[in-house]
Amino acid sequence: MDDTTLAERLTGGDRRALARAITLVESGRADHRARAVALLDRLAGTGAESLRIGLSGTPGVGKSTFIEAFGTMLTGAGHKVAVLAVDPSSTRSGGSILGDKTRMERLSRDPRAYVRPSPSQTELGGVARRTREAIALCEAAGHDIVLVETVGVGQSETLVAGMTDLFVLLMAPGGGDELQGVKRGIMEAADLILVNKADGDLKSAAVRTCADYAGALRLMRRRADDPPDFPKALTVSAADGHGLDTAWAEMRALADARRGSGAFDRRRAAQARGWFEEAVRQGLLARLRADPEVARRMADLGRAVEAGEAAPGAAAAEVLAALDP
Ligand SMILES: Nc1nc2c(ncn2[C@@H]2O[C@H](COP(=O)(O)OP(=O)(O)OP(=O)(O)O)[C@@H](O)[C@H]2O)c(=O)[nH]1
Ligand SMILES: [Mg+2]
Repeated sequence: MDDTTLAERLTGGDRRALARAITLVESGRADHRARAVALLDRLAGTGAESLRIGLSGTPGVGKSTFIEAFGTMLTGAGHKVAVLAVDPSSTRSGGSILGDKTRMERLSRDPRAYVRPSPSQTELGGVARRTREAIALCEAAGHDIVLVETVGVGQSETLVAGMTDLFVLLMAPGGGDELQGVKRGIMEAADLILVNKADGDLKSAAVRTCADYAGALRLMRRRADDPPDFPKALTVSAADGHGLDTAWAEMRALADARRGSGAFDRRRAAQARGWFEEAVRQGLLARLRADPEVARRMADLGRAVEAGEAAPGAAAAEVLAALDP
């Protein structure tokens, strides 16, 4: 299939074309990269007006179960849902990706949904670019809700919050210790905290935990443009579906408020600009490293800077001089 056909099928909503296009942007090969860039450029501005939702939570909190239930609820309401995963930890085994697919079995088979297992990547920067490009492809294919999942281990939350419109943190029922364990930065990035597993024996613990988080959120600085009751905490059960409709209503309310105030577009614009600048940075680095002599000199200068034998600014200037005609 040539890339014109690929683009046509993709915008027509063909899921296999979407999968192929995402494989293309994930590829590290130079010829694939060039094709991916051209494809993304061709597709720019096409497709669905979307809501990008970041979802994070520690292993076992119920992300996959939540996405299965929440995604199915959304497709049932007529949305087209895409699920992407950002997984910077190369430790994740193929087995757990398989586990994910079985836990999202219904959604994976849903014709209105597209679930993409996370590529195994080690470098966070590469993951970020690939995920942003996959988001664009899903939107071009008509998906109006894009869920970006990440396991809550630190850096990856900031990254996901930086490529989405809303950031949702899934938490487990637990005592005060749990609250202590949440990194402040992650709490600050959250628009909505969902305390999952509010069912059966865990229900009362979930309600208490939710009240703790609500209290903690009140002490944090809220974003100036947001309605005064955000960020907020709710209880949900991914297993029995309790609270999923309320969670969705809250997400929509916040997104609508941000659209109304202009904050939604400002955030997207700032993100787009950031990605452009990052692409320029990466492109410059790639050009420098393409010359083996320059690459070697860079490595040497890096060590010299580490050892305190060269000043970072002067060392950088020497490397950049290689770009001069
Ligand atoms: N009681 C209860 N159990 C749940 C709920 N949601 C998930 N679980 C259970 O919690 C376990 C972990 O759920 P997953 O959905 O795999 O969690 P995850 O966050 O995707 O885990 P990782 O992919 O390993 O990061 C499973 O045994 C689920 O059945 C819930 O709402 N209530
Ligand atoms: Mg999972």
